[in-house]
Amino acid sequence: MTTTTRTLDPVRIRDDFPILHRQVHGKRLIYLDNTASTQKPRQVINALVQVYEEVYANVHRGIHYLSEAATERYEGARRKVAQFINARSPREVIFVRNTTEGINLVAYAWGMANLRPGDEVLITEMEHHSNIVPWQIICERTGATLRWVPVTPDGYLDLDALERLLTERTRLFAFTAMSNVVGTINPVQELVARAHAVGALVLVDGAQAVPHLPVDVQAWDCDFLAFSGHKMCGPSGIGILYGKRQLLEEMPPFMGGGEMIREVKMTGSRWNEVPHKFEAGTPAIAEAIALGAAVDYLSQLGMEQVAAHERQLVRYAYERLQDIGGLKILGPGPDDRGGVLAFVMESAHPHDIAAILDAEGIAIRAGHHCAQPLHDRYGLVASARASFYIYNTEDEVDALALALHRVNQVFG
Ligand code: 7TS
Repeated sequence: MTTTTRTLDPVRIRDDFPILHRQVHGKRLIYLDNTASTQKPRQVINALVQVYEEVYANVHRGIHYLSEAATERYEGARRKVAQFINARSPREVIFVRNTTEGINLVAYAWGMANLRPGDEVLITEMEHHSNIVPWQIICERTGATLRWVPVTPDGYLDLDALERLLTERTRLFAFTAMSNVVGTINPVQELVARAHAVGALVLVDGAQAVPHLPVDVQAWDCDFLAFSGHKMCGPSGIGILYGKRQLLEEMPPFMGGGEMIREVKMTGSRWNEVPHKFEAGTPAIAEAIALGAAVDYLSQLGMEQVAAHERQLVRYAYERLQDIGGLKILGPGPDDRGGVLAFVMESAHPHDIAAILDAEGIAIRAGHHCAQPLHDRYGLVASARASFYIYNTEDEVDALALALHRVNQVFG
């Protein structure tokens, strides 16, 4: 990763995103729902079109030219992703549908084979449902116990409690590198080291970290990392599970079918080598290749620059939102968080806030953001959430602040 003093030019970047030039309800679109999904640059859209127009065929099957060309592009995308997260080898990169599928793969393939009564799986109160529910299901099936690291009132993991919760019974610690609600950036490297010290494996939910921060799986030393293409300028329907090679080789398959086998006999089957053992059936070929284009796009911008741009926007948004009466931002101050701001207002319900903003062309999300336990922790049913990406500007933050003042006028 190059670390230059280059800063992002969001105005120029916006030219690459056709959808940002459309209007909504007769107003210019201000897209602040990037935590849910990001928009796509022309480079990624073109990659999808180009695959279907020029190199489309099924992969890993044909002797024919097109199948070989598609396979080369598909495996090329895997190499790009491996490099992007600094995996030791592309073999450690499995194409899945999204973060959710990546976590379920580990829960079912590793969890069902390794967890038994007396074992513990540790997660945190700030997890997205996709890093909660699979563990609830697998713990129920295996008799293992699910434990939770509490979140402090200001949105940090309670590291003192972690000390008590990580024991020799902990088989896996699964946590998010960055909260999709309070935006907290967790100290991944330290958490991994502490889990490894008691012999636990670590799964990092990278759904929010990988699109927004430089990520190095070797520096983190995590055992698994799951993330989604659609949150990092890539298409929907494609995501990644990274796993350390030895672990992946020891794990049984998740799904059975074509592609994941070496040999099938009526008496039984033998598995393909990793990563193919975990890629049953025809994969999302064009989407994987276009994810490679998204990785190229972000790499060209530089992930240090992406993170710096969002930090700047979040600081600015903090300032601008400060003087809106009755508005409370959830979570840590601007220095310890990514570009996501969840908030509540005394004057209006989050859904009403989102509706008023929508009428102004401003897209934010309202609800529990698939993090109900975290909202329960704060005694909330819902919050409103604005989240930023590479193409957002201070100008748009100004428009957000103005619209929130209007919410107070309407409901206040
Ligand atoms: N983990 C985190 C931290 C997330 O933010 C999300 C999606 C997921 C997992 C699941 O990702 P998926 O691609 O498998 O669906 N977060 C959100 C959100 O905050 N609003 O919509 C989706």
